Amino acid sequence: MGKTTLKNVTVADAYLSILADRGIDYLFANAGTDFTPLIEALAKAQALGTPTPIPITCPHENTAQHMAIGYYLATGRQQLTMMHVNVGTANGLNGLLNAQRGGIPMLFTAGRTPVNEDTLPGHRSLDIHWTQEMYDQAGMLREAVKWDYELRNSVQLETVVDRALSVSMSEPRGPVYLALPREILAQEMSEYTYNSPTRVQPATAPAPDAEALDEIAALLAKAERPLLITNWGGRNPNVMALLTDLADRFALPVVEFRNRYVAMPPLHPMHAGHDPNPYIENADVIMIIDCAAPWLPSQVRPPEKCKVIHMAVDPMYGFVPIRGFEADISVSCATDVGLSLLSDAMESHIGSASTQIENRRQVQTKRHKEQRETLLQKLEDDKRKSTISYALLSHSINEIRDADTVIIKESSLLQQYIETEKPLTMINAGAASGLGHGLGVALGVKLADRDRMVIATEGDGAYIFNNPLSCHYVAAEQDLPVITIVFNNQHWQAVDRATKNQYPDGYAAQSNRQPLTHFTVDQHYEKAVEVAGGYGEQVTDPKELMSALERAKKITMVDKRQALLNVTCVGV
Ligand SMILES: Cc1ncc(C[n+]2csc(CCOP(=O)(O)OP(=O)(O)O)c2C)c(N)n1
Repeated sequence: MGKTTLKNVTVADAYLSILADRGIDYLFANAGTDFTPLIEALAKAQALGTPTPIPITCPHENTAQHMAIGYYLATGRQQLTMMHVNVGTANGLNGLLNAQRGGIPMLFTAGRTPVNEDTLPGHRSLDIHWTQEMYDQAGMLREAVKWDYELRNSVQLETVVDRALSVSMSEPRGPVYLALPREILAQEMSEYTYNSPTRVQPATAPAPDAEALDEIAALLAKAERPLLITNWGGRNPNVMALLTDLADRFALPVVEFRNRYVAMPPLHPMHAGHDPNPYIENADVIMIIDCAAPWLPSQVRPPEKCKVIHMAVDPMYGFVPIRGFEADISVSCATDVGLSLLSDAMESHIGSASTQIENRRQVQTKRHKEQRETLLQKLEDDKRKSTISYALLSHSINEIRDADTVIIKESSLLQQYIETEKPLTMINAGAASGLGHGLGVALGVKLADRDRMVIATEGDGAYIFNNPLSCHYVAAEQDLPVITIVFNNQHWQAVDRATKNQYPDGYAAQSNRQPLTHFTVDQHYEKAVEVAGGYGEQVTDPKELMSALERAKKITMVDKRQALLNVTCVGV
């Protein structure tokens, strides 16, 4: 096994060197006075040309967290974030929750205020080093990480880094937290040796139990009205091909319910749309893949005799305290591994089920055709309106994309109009529904592949949650020209609608402008991008929409300048 030896280094130097060796490409950071040994180490590495994760200055922690998420989704490589002690950790929590609920690995770190008042290099030097100290800094986020630790000394450095990185990348993947005290980072070592490459690899993806899988295969093969439901199946880049093949060969309708990724191209006849209710009412076998909430029990329940199957790396969804969905069979496995083996297992059941399979195919193909016709009819109706509808805006975005374009969804974009055909080209990484994710994720995806067109679609409310000036700054500084499209409906429609649903005859439903859900000032978001040298344009007229989108495409992809369209639109 290889070893790397460093001479006359600080713990900070060695820490960065190990991280680079372990394949961490970037450090997305928002610095404070706890960072001093790391800043010194980065400057030293730059001067000497030694490898470290590349530092990216993020003016807000939310940008840092979501760039790490976007970069991981585009590459499969976990990244490093660092925040300023307790306060920076607090600002990063929204992104941390999105990462944890979304199964995104990352090494989330923060400094720890110095504890020595006047001794040891790195000791306290400012009043805040007393006022920022906490009894348990990780306490505020322990529920959102798989592992947390505070670096205690230089000797354990390699063990700590490898433990953090291997725990986060083992299934179920998720973020880990490491606090780094300033005095320890500043400690000097005449020599430091670590293993290269690491001897601590993450666990391999788990495979399903063969007996359970055969039982599932038999149930699905002979079912008359089977249904597959997924939410984040499409997060795994291998799933789309495997799920499409399975659904196609065995005529299994797939509903993507409240999905954050696309697991199956929507134009495929076995794609059953996004509403599971009409299917669930009559289903005899339902398989739920990567989905914590497959339907709303207050709206629909499967028939008593329907068999309910769950497939996920943790089909108990341990992060959810209460969850009562039926579970006749649950298999734990990485979804791509499970789907591939299920496909094999189903082969032996095809013979006895060929009639059911053909019937299913006919019924679902007809339903799919009808669903698509309804969507197109809605679009045609909307084209005649004088305002821009969500359907028209979504369809128009589809018109400027190519198969590799990545569309980030933090808006009312109607994904039915986006003809997705490749994995991870439609992303909604707000798994905890923590608004403020879209722009950072878009930047992370663009950083991973600068040739791709990346379109961030944002509700006007969501856009503000992103700390847009921070994101537009990073886009400019790092040359990451993305297109931002603000779906500007001047209110928080989701909150407005939820109130009306709960109180259909209430005062809020009668009022023209529910309290706390409307923006009454006409905000010119197109000006915000100009602060960082970007191009901004307001669009109100449907006739101007396509030319504005084409312009934004040219400005980002040819002129390499970020662009923002502030599109006034009206909800469905
Ligand atoms: C960090 C955070 N704060 C608050 C919310 C609650 N919330 C859910 S939807 C929403 C409004 C979103 O408004 P907008 O992006 O304009 O989209 P619209 O609902 O109008 O389509 C809010 C505030 C949240 N999800 N996340």
